[in-house]
Amino acid sequence: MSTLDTQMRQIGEDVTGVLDRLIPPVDGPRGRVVDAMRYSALSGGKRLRPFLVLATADLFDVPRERALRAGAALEMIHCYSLIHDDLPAMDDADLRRGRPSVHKQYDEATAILAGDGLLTQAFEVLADPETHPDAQVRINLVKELAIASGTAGMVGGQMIDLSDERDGLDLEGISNLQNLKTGALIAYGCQAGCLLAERSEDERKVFFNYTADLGLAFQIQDDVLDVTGTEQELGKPAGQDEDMDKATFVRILGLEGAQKKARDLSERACSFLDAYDERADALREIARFIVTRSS
Ligand code: GRG
Repeated sequence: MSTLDTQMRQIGEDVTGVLDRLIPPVDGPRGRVVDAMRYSALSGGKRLRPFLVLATADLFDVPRERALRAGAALEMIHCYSLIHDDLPAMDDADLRRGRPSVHKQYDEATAILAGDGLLTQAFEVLADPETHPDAQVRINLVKELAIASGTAGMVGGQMIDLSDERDGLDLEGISNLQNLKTGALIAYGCQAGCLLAERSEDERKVFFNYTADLGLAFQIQDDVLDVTGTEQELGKPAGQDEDMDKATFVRILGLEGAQKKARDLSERACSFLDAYDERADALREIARFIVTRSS
């Protein structure tokens, strides 16, 4: 197993452990929504976003438990977004991570509440002194996550994705949509690591540049996999973009053009890390993984 595989597996296990502790099952009528939150948050996934928090925090010797809590909060937001995205009013998807999506396993109302529960709890986790003893650091973590998740980030990107203008977008328009919809949370991964380590604005910018390219490369590979992947690999039906006649990077650039663009972006992302020694290798390797992954 490669070093990256080992690190991804370890971070995945550790984040799942923290999420398991943060979202304990409860008895009584509230139990159903908590079960649905656990069904989503403990169901695996690549844990890419927590990986970025941990790998960045590690560069600056942030205590691991703090980084894991910030990574778990970020994963809560990601899971909420997947639950709501799968609802009939949005993507109407029956499968997620190879299992029935939350509204299929439970029901729509429970899925909406489970997403709301995860969204809300993420901020509770960041606001807790266990995440960082300095209140100003906690405020920064909360504020940046709110910006990345809200209308200037993920929610705004999702709105563009659902709008009538979506299908006519050109390369710049699609890039903007995806920077907001998926890029903002990916960027927050490294920003959270920097914020926990109280790094300067200038240094945070280096990581912002890295994740700007990384996030776009991730989304291009997602479009590529929609064409080249299988349902088994993806844990959801393949070919959905084509079926919905969506403007995607593959449609605009062609399959090979999109693959090349993703590789170029991944390489350029790594170039922003040149000032860091081999302790940034995890960030370099994840950038390469993102454009070669099959799920
Ligand atoms: C509902 C406000 C709201 C937003 C939804 C992120 C999002 C916005 C929707 C997800 C739709 C989607 C599948 C987009 C493609 C890129 C993406 C986010 C894929 C899933 O992320 P991975 O591959 O998933 O990191 P895992 O399962 O590995 O965690």
